[in-house]
Amino acid sequence: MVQDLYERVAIFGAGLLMTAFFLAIVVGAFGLGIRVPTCVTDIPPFDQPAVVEVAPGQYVANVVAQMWLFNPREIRIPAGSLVTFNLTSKDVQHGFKLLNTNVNMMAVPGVVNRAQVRFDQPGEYLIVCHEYCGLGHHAMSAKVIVEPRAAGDQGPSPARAVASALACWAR
Ligand SMILES: [Cu+2]
Repeated sequence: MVQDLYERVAIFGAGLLMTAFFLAIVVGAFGLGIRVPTCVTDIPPFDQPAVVEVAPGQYVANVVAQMWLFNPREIRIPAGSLVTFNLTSKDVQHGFKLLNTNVNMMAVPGVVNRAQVRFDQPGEYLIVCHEYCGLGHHAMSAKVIVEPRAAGDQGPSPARAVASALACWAR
């Protein structure tokens, strides 16, 4: 088989270029420690979704929605608490409707949505997915359990709660 000189030059050049690109990837990954962007749910705080008390009577709930559950499934707080929900999704788009409050958000992969609620009345507040997300969508729920305070425990004062809420939003 006879190859034209220009054809051989082109093949050699293409091989050289591919080798250079491959070496650039290897040097970037192992030599310079460059990492490609990852999923929001693979990094803190969403790698371990939880409810954290950040100040007296003030909580942050980092919630991850995925097929077909919310993590954490149960959020337990005392009455009078101010809760900031940070919400994202691990897979597809989900809904996050917190019944008997005005919280109505979407859980979107790669995005963090935030809402804040003060729970004054003890009881159970159901969280439902209201965006169709597949076979188990109808069973996708979680709940906020607001426990009554002990007699004489007034909880955080409203003025202090507002101040800490403003500080939280400013962050
Ligand atoms: Cu759903």
